[in-house]
Amino acid sequence: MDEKIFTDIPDEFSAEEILRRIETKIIGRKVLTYNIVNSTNTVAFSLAQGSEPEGTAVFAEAQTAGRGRLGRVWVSPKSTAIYLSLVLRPKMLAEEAALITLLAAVSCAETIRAVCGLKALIRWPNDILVNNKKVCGILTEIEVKDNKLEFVILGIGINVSMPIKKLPAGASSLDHEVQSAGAETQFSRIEIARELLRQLDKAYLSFQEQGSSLVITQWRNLSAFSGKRVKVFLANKVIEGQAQDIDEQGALIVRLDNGFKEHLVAGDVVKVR
Ligand code: BT5
Repeated sequence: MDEKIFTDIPDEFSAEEILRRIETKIIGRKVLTYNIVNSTNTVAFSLAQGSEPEGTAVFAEAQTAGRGRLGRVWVSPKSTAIYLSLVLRPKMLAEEAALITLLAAVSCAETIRAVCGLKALIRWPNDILVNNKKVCGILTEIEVKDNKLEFVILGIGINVSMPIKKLPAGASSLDHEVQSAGAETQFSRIEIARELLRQLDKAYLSFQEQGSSLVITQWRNLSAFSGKRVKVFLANKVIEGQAQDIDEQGALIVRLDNGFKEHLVAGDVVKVR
């Protein structure tokens, strides 16, 4: 009897369901769904080290070792979020891989806006915020051989119905954000996943055909930082200034108080009040 509780998750991921009525060209050409994995990025990475073609999407209901950048943990409880990793084989230099994070950030923010009607913004480089709380994170990992970019694994986590008591401070879920505004809505993970694959496909095709200019323009319009004062924690120093823009490789341009400009390719940005 209790079995039903475990098998009857209303919008459990199944490849058929995710692929229903989406006509993407590259992203999600093949969809694999798992119940529990250590990390969808690890699964996708192993597949890509074989001969997995570009576009394969790996979804899981839960992760036992979900990860963020720099060895940080990504909280990944069961059936309350999207955990997705994509195998990509873009023709670009390894130094340009940050553009894939930007592209994904734009696609995630557009997906949340389209499906949930929430005003999602991007916090450089890889966070999506709703009401200033993190609802989505992106982890881009690459494999380089003989100085050549072999593949990119694009990992995306979106908190859909996760109770916020499971989340670290400053994080939230999409359901929580609409419910705290008084609505009773519960979003469908499948619907969000489908729209996300569509958005990523559109963005990736445009990027391959026309380069990064469109994604950079879209990114600028969705940035939580443009024109704001920021404090940046780098490995060996802390700098302050005004976030101005991103450059054509996806680096954040901060104008320091002494007039110099820094192009940041790594580091954490914290908004100053
Ligand atoms: C990220 O790292 O934001 C990248 C997260 C990528 C997760 C996806 S899920 C599918 C795929 N498989 C994986 O194993 N990973 C990818 P970072 O910028 O380093 O942020 C990590 C920080 O976010 C943590 O230190 C916490 O403070 C916070 N955090 C942890 N879990 C969270 C969650 N579920 N929602 C919001 N914030 C979270």
